[in-house]
Amino acid sequence: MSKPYDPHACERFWQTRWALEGAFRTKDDDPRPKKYVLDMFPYPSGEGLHMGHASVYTISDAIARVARAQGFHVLHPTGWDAFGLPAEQYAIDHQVHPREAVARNVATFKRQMQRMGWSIDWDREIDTTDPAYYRWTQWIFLKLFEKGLAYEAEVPVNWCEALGTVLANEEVIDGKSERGGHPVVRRPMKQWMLRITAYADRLIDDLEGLDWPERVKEMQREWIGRSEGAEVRFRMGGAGEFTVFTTRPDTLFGATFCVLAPDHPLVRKITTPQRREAVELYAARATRRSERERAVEVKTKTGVFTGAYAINPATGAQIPVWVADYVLLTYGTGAVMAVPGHDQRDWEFARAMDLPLREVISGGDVTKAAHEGDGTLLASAFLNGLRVAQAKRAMTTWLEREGHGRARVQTKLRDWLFARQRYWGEPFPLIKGRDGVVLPVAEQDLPVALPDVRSYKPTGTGESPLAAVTSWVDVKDPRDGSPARRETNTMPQWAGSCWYYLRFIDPHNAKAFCAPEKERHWMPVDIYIGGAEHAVLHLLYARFWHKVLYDLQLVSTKEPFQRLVNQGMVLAASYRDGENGPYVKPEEVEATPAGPRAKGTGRPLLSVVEKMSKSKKNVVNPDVVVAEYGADVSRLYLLFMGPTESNKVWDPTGIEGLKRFHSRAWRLFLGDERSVRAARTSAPATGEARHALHTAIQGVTKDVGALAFNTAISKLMVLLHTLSDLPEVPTEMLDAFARLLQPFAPHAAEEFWASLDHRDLVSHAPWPSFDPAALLTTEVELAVQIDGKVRAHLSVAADASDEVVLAQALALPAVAKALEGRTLASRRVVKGRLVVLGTR
Ligand code: ANZ
Repeated sequence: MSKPYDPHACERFWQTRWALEGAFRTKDDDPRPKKYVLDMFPYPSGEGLHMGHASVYTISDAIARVARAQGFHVLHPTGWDAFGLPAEQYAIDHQVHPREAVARNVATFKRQMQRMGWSIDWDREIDTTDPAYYRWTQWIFLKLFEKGLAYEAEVPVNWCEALGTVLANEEVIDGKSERGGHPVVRRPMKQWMLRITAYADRLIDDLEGLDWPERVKEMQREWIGRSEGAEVRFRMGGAGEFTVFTTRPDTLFGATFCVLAPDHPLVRKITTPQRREAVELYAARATRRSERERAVEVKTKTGVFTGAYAINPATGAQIPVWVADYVLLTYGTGAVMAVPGHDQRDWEFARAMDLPLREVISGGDVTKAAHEGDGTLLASAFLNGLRVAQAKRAMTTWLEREGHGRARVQTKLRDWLFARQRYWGEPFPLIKGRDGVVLPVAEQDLPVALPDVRSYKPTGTGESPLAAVTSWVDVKDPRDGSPARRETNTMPQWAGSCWYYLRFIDPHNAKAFCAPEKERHWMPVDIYIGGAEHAVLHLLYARFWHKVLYDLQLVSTKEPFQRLVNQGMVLAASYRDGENGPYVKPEEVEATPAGPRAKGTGRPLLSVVEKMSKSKKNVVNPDVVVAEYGADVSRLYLLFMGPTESNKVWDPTGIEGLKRFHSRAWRLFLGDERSVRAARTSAPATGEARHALHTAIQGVTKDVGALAFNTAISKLMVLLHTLSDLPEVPTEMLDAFARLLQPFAPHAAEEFWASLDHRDLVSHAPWPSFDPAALLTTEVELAVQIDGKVRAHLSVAADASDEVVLAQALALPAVAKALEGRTLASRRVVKGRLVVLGTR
């Protein structure tokens, strides 16, 4: 019976059946080898699923489906990362409570995700804002607290006035908030910090064993920024002394001035009265820029002279002490020895301020630029003639012996500022007594539930809106019942995602965040797929928490994510009216031979491929695409657009090609019997057909192993061509085609599978295997002899029957010609070599 293709009916049918049968529910006890396939769970924004989600989750689904077929016990869960600023901002903008906004957005997301046919175990769905979940986020925080890894400190923080909260260094880009792009200023505040710096070495060293993109590892190393060097003491006559951190102690003889950070405590003390006004003005201005920004800013050098001098311990010379914002208080010692001959920033500063320069390493031209590379030491007394590495060691030894300094390793990583003055986050499980002592909430009293409040807007005073909820804030001191207060800050949005991969393993456990035997079974995550934008933030924070849990023997692996894959971005064409002109919607663009033009005005437009974004008017909404093409074709196209890790360009004509492929397959299996649907045979595939089948199985298997889904799909296209050309299609081939198609277009694959009279699901069918023998060249060349003379050559399938070979030989024009007017008396096939014909 033929079945017309209706993607919606077909896909709904299979989605319902999968759900009813619990087709993707993962049991815990299963003897097969495990594979934990995880993607970065979505933050359920009000915008709904975007193309980036559709792309990454289609990739992870294909990986999970292939793994299941290949005999793995697969865990492929999802959930909602729903606390944090964006949810709260959305709630404020739309005047709904964040809890309601999240519930609404989650419902939309879930509907959209289920519509895509992703093989997720929905029984393991988690929500970071669910008290049953954040109870354990709080519990893990208490572990950090008990270990002394959470502490309160008065530190200069990144304060964002518009967002009414402090932000982590990782959340500040070019002096603006990562979310919303609001200005961020430095200001001292008492804050909860997590001692991630205690793990700096391990966070670097353990990258070694991970199967991650080298680029991401390098970004983490960079962010942690481990430098080996020395501390050097500079005395200032009677006015005290300061210490600098340098990675180049070998250049000490070339230090011609020193620079202190504007907020260095010594600045006030040493500044001479004549210089006071200028120095204070400068320091005030500098605090308005973020640290990272100051650190990377090299173009413009600004600074002021304090009027004070320090003594270079190597040369004994008096060198001026300056203040400049390229020196950061929180790095090293907040003070540097400047060596303009061999450090480019110092070189530029010296040039701008007209300060002296001393060359101490040969090999460069210090009149043009600093010579930062290797060379031989000169003008440096006992170091003369040494190479840089030797000189570093010699100088460090000298510094230690003379009491001028010591060897030191320094990291750029700062402790993690862990508190936010916002409502929509996990409350800290902490109580502050009247005496200021901080007490952990008892484990059995967790979760500390976030109270429902009417006003959740940031107060702007630096206090969280929770501070105003007296019924929640005021508690009794567990020690003596005297009045005490809850901590009113909330955790940052990264907290919930620091351990969510552990909760999927045991999502309903009310006694522990995860049962140890389940953790041992499933960890580590075998493959983790997500965007490159998380290279430092989430991936560093989660690794840190995981290591803390490892040290507490609460998890069994040192690292959470064994393999990491960054999927490329989905880009699209955007059209602009002029170089910097406004963006034009694709519907308003007309394609002409002379290029794109604006409909109506006919003005020529500029087209560029860019990241999808509303402002560029180039957003393609997956909902709209699925409504038009169905989930299968959308999935096929998302995978076909390009290799997993490259950026891809959404081309509205490209998806049409996949639609044709899909319809052709549909017709082959389910089309009208008389015209298009292939006749079937239960006989096994032979000859070329067999070769094509096994070549396809081998090729697709290899490609899916390399996550090259685009080429896997093109191999299926080739196979489909072969199938369509066969007068009779062996069901064996149709069967394999359905199994190979399953990871990419699972709904159609189920339909095809059912048409082959299978009762079970193709989603549960094993991956087809190939016979290496069938991959060998199947064609053999035969000589055709007539009366002892070779008259022609013939190539035939190696396993072709004698009958077929003879028929083909006689059909050759050269043979027909030679036989003209004669009578064939004998015919014989010498397998694989000859066709022997005799005439009378
Ligand atoms: C003298 C020197 C000579 C330096 C030379 C470099 C080259 P990394 O590698 O990033 O750790 N520095 C030290 N503390 C600083 C601070 N608080 N703010 C800004 N810069 C600081 O960089 C270490 C180098 O950065 C140190 O070595 C110091 O400059 C500077 F030919 O000391 B160097």
